[in-house]
Formats: sequence, structure tokens, C-alpha cells
Amino acid sequence: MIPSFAVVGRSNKGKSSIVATLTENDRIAVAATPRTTTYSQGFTFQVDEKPLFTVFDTPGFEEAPTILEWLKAVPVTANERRGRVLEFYNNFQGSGQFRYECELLKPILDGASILYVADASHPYRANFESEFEILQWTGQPSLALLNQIGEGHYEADWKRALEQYFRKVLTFNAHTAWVQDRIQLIQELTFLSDDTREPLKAAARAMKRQLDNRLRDSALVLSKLIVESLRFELKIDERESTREADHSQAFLNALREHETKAQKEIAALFGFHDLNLHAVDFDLPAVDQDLFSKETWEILGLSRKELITIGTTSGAVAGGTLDAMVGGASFMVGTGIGGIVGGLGSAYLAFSEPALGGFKLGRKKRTIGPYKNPNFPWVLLDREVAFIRALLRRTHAQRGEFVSEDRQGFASSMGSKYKTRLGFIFQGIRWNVKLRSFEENLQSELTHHLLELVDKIDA
Ligand SMILES: Nc1nc2c(ncn2[C@@H]2O[C@H](COP(=O)(O)OP(=O)(O)OP(=O)(O)O)[C@@H](O)[C@H]2O)c(=O)[nH]1
Ligand SMILES: [Mg+2]
Repeated sequence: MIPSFAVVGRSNKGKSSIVATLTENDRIAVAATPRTTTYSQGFTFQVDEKPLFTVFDTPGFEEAPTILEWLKAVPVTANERRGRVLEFYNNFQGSGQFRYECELLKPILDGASILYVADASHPYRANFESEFEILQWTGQPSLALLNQIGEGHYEADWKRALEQYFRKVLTFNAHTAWVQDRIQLIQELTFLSDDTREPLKAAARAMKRQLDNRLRDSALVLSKLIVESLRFELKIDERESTREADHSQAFLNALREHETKAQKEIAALFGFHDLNLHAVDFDLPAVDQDLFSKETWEILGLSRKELITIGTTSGAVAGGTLDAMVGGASFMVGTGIGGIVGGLGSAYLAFSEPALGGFKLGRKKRTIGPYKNPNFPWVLLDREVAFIRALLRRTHAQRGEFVSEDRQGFASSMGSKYKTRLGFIFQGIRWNVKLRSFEENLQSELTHHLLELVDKIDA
């Protein structure tokens, strides 16, 4: 049996949000209207198809004082209290009376530990105490979570009260808890009971491993996106349209689609299946703008000076290496790369409007691309890192529009050693030489940077 928890509390206090966050399920109903959840349902969290723990979503308490009165109507000693709750359950279950309480007690009487949710943005009131007492009577291990739905701050009062009834009181915000907070909560739960200690420790380890794997897999998707985008060519049938602008649009749209597809893949790695990734709004930070909007290109990627440095160093290094690899200066032939080799060319292109290059004329078909702007891979990298950062920060309880992190400048904040290495790799990919080894290098560079993101966010 894997450990199980019942998330209980009054209606509309964020119970379902906590279940959604803990089990990474963005399909659990979360809503501002009370009584969204009307029956108990277990959700199992698994990593690599191995079930680790189950969290029950339950309906909120409704008639706790009446029920407590019923329980107390017969004098019982402390060791008989659980039996008395069971008696209550057997008496009323299925009758329609006290149906929410019967629902919420069911998983607890079946052995689930209790996670009591309180909204610490509202003042503490004595009328919550009958709920605490009923839960206490079940004798199950219990912990209280202080969620923060609104603006008020009454944590201290809540804590003083809850600590008298629950073994531990922790703060946990269902909408801002990121994966490290979830892992920490699971680690805290190991103190609740001897039976679940080892499986929960193993669950916390599996969650850490999973985070690592997700970042590694994201690095793979991201490196594929960069390689594909840098080398992308669109073949155009001249007979279909003769308008230059249409061709350019079709080309840029295809690049945009590559990005959206990669972002969806990365989101799925983190268990998000319903993100709306198409939001384009002028008030949004550059990472939420369209890939080719002017704002994006002004803010993201590298500066003119950085591009000149990278262009000169990696251009020279790559040039020399490539010369050696293909025997002399032949690499220039037929690849249409002349304009981006030197530092000056880079600087010019980076600050021109995103421009196309590489038009090749054929008989009936024409090829557009690849996209030559030297800042392009850096802009892509910046956008996708901001995207991954935001994914790490998003919980499965949040249902609003997805907004990328507005912290920008990842590319330009990298150390010059890393920049030069990446610049070299980007050139190699563009020049189509020893592609596999460049791809592998890109993937391992990106893995390094993405794994570092977690430490940086944590700090
Ligand atoms: N800002 C913020 N809002 C939250 C948080 N947790 C819950 N909410 C909001 O509070 C409302 C109720 O959340 P639910 O998770 O549905 O609450 P519940 O306790 O399951 O409610 P019922 O099922 O109706 O009893 C929703 O509008 C949530 O978006 C939080 O940590 N921060
Ligand atoms: Mg609910």
C-alpha cells in the first residue's frame, strides 16, 4: 500500500488546488465558487509509472458542530473515539444526511493521513474547532497546511490554534509552490507516521530524480529546436504565389510553429497538457511576445558588443577548424554563409530587422532560408529558458493564461567561456559540418545550463 492523504477543510479554501499541485494534475476542478467538489476522489502521483502516493480531494465540512454534538452524545473514553466516528459514518453514510462529512471521512477511516487546509488570509474563528475535534477523534496522523488565498495575514493566530490539534502546521501555497516546495512537503510528511516514512522518503527521491530528468529531456527538445530552426529551409513553388512578402511570412510562420511545438513538448514533460501558448499581447514582456516581434529582438539575445566578440572569436575558431575539416576554404562554397562569418557582419545583422537570407533559385522551386541573423539562436535560447523557468514556477492548480518569466537576459548573463562555446556550436550547426557532434555538444551545454536553473531559482 502506498501512503495516502485526505485533503480536508471548509469549502473554497483551496483543497482541490493543493491536490492538483501535489499530484501534478491540471484537470482537477478548481473554482472560485464554493462546493465545487462534492465527493471524495483519490489521485495517485506517479513517477515513471510507479505509484508513489495518493491524495484524496474531498468536499468541505458543512455541519461539523452538529456532528460533534452527535459524537459527544454518548460518553466515550479517548481510546473509543475512533470507534464512535466509525459509528457515525455507518449510521449516516448513504442516508443523504451529513453527506459531505461522510464523504470526507471515508478515506480517513480507510487509513489516509489528514492534511487540513486553512486559508490564512481570513481571520481565525472558534467555529472551526469542531472540525479539528472531529478529525482528532479519528486518531489518524494529521498535519495542517496554511494556504494563502487572499491578501490578509492571520498566520500567527491560525498557527496557535492549529498546533493544539495537529501534529504539525506548515505554510503551503498551492498557487506558488514550485517543485522544491512540494518535495519539501513530502519530506515533512515522513514525520507523520512510521508506516509511511520509507515510502515517502523514496517518493521525495523519485521527485528529485524526475526534476533532473525533465530538465535533461528539455535540453534535448531545446537543442533539436535550435538545430532545426537554424537549418530550416522552405521550398516554395513559384507557381503558387509570386509575392515576396507571402514567402517571407510562410517562412517565419514555419519557424514560429517549430517553437510552439517544442514548447508544447517541454510543457508535457512537466505534466502540463492544456497550456494556452498562443498568447501574444503588447503589454507582455518580450518572452511572451511573438518570436519575431521587434520588442523580442531588442530585449533578448546578445548585445551588439557581445555578438561582435562571439562572432570574432567563434567565427575565427570555427573557420580554422572547418578549414581543416573540409580541406581549405571550400566550406564557403554553396552554403551562402559569407555574411555572417565576421564580427562586423554579425553586428550589422543583429540589429537589422529580422531578415531572411539564403535565397536559392531553382527552376520552379525556390528555397528560402536558413534564417541567418546571428542573434537568432541566442534569442531562441533566451525565450525557451524563460519558458522553462516559468514552467518550473507554475503549479497545476493555476488555470489562468500561461505567462513566461519576465526575467530576461539569460543568454547575455552567461560567462564568456560558455558564450564562446555556444557561439562556436551555433556556427558549426549553421555550416552543416560534423552536425552530429555539434548537436551532441549543444545538448550537453544546454543540459548543464538547465540543471543550473534549478539552483538559481532556489536561491
Ligand atoms: N491566489 C490563490 N488562490 C488560491 C489558492 N488556492 C486556491 N485558490 C483559489 O481559491 C478558489 C478555491 O479553490 P479550490 O481549490 O477550488 O478550493 P476547494 O477548497 O477545493 O473548494 P470546494 O471544492 O468548492 O470546497 C479558487 O478560485 C482558487 O483558484 C492559492 O494558493 N492562491
Ligand atoms: Mg474542491
